[in-house]
Amino acid sequence: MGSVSSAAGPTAVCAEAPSAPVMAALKERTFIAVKPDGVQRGIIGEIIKRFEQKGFKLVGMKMVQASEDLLMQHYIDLKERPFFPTLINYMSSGPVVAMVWEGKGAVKTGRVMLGETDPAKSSPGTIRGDYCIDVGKNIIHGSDSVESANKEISLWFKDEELVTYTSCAFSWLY
Ligand code: DAT
Ligand code: MG
Repeated sequence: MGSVSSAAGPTAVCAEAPSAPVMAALKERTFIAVKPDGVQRGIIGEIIKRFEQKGFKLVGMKMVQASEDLLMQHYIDLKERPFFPTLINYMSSGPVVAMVWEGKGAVKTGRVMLGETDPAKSSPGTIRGDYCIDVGKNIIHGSDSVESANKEISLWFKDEELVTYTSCAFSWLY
């Protein structure tokens, strides 16, 4: 009794609203997809949990049976690589969970959370380090730059599939 607390966030210690460039940096978006093996092996929830608990904000999510055409566009930079046909076949072998996560450094931090492309080279504690073994079954995709994130997000999502909202955690994160 007598003490006052607020659920709205630490406004008393963070009185000034962030400037427009600072706000823009806090809205960086990355495209994350749980690949067909991650879906089949029941790792969707664990992946979502890690991004949620890190503090990133989920702004879009859907389950998709991706067409070969979509996957070929998504992996267009790899089309000359010998594993390209196998990669397209693997990625179209079942549904994927496509997501857009938002927050400061979402692209770079997202990549750190994924681990290396080859799970064998991924540190324990990373998603690929903890949940998979083979480069051809590495359970998750994450954009490698802000530019490719923007391309991938517009490839996989329509504008109206992405939502705008303020997370109640915002002022406890930044
Ligand atoms: P990442 O998914 O880490 O961004 P990437 O863009 O170089 O890696 O390759 C896309 C996917 O292609 C990768 O997640 C798994 C597959 N891949 C990459 N290199 C491979 C290889 N040497 N053999 C088989 N599959 C490979
Ligand atoms: Mg890549």
